[in-house]
Amino acid sequence: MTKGTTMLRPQDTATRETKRLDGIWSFQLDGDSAGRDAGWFGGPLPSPRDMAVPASFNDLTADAAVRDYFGDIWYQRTVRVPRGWADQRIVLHFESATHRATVWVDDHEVVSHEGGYTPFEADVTEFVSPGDEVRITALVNNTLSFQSIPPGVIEDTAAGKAQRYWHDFFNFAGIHRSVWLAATPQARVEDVTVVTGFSGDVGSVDYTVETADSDGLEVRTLLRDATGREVATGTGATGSLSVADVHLWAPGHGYFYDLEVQLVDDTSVVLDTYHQSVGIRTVEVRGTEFLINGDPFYFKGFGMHEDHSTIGKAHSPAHVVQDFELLDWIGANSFRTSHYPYSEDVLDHADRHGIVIIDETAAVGLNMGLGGGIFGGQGYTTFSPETINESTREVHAQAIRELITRDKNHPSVVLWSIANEPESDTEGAEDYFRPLFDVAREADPTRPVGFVNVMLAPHGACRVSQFADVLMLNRYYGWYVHTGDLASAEVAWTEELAGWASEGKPIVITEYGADTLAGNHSLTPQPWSEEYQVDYLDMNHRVFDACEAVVGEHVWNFADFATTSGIMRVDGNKKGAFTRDRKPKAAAFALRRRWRKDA
Ligand code: GCB
Repeated sequence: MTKGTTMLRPQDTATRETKRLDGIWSFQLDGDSAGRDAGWFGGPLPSPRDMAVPASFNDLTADAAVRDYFGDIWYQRTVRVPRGWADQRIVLHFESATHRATVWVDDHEVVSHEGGYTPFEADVTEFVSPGDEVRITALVNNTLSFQSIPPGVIEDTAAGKAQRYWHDFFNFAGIHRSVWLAATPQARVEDVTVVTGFSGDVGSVDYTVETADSDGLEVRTLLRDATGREVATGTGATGSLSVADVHLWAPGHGYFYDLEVQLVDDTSVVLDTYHQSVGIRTVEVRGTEFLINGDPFYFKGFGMHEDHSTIGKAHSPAHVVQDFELLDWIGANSFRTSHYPYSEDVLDHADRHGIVIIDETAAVGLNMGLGGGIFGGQGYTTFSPETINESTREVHAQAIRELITRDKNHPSVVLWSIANEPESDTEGAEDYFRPLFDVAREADPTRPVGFVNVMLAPHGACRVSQFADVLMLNRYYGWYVHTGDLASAEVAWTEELAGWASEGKPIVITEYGADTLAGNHSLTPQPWSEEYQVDYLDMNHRVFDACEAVVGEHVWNFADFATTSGIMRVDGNKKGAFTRDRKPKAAAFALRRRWRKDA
């Protein structure tokens, strides 16, 4: 029942209406997985507590057993269907549920979805009556296995079963983004894809529209500029609109056209209408250059996380506004959605502010050579029939398709990252990844594709980089290796980078960073001090500036963030330029001096 290929985000238009279902839901953990057989969806949950949506559930109670819980989790609420929605097609839409969910409307199971960071929906028209209340029940599950993306494993310990995983951020879970009821006409626009270009001062918007229940109806498109002036029109499900005196979308300049897609009958009555924002821009890799609108682009910014105290991985407009203000303050022009697809609102915000995005799937931790930080063997073979196998690859392929389906029309997205730091120096890795690059290129022939390479597979050893258009490297010279010895780190890093540069592809340094406890100072270069973080970044910048093929630097991380506990982490990962509550460390000012020529 998994959907995930075509799905438009709910929208209010002249023919469509939405109702957001955020707020307090009933909530119950179900450690024995008894609720499904007992039919908990058939009535009020047996002993519920309150839970906020959107939010990670983990930090909202005072109970350690809740924080570390894994297994079945029930969410429920009732909602009155708007009385004006008679004769409409009514859809129940989840922007995400981490890491999987099955949903009922009253007693009817309507949809199941695997993957914690992409949307899913069900047509519930036949199960609801406008004006009446319905009960919505979601059985969410946050268990990670070798067949989930990201992967994990449940192990027996003296204290019982424990969830283990190989990514360095806390396994926050729950309903992290908005839930919607949405009404559309039966005859409707189902999907819109735009591909943009320009030649001289004439822009082009090639569009493809999918429709449903549309026999005898015609697709019309109208393109308006930011002032609302109509600049081009088209008819038919596919077409190319030409835009005179084009105003391009560009880094730092989030200019939009509005593409209105209409479904009209033979008397020109508009039966459905959908609005797609369009930023006209091009992306191209040429030699070692990364070009946006034909101009060389240098990525300045961060790997980030959706991570805040209290709400965990939930989307919060206030926090997004603050984070983007800080990106602007520091002079960042880009970030990577490390290590999962972020909320669609974040991408909209990036589009509007001209921030460039490397968009990543949730495939993180496919590497048994890594621990909760960077080192530590895990006692498993990464790719094998019992561990990460063909079924995992199917789930991974679907995650790539769903990411691209969701984000294909965002001008801010310029590069797909199909995995972070997987094992990539073995034959198993090469076999696993080769077809996944094809999946990404088939889903989007217009953007470059890459994956993020780990230090354990240095130049010469990596067998997956051959498939990538752009080399993305995470390196911790001066932190995990040559700790405290920046001089040796600089020599080793320069040497390795020269090897990668010989590949003739652009290189983005997608991670470099040093844990730093805000307020910890040192006269001499001591790891964990604010001064060492600044020196560490300076050393890295000397290495990058000396290498022509480097087209970007993303510091790890924008802000401190929550992780599992362990000897490598003190109250989380402290590599932020900002603290978890967004206070600047000395490094933030140093980065601002480098990135903002005007500051
Ligand atoms: C990495 C990972 C990132 C970690 C980081 C670290 O290579 O990609 O998820 O948080 O290192 O700080 O160890």
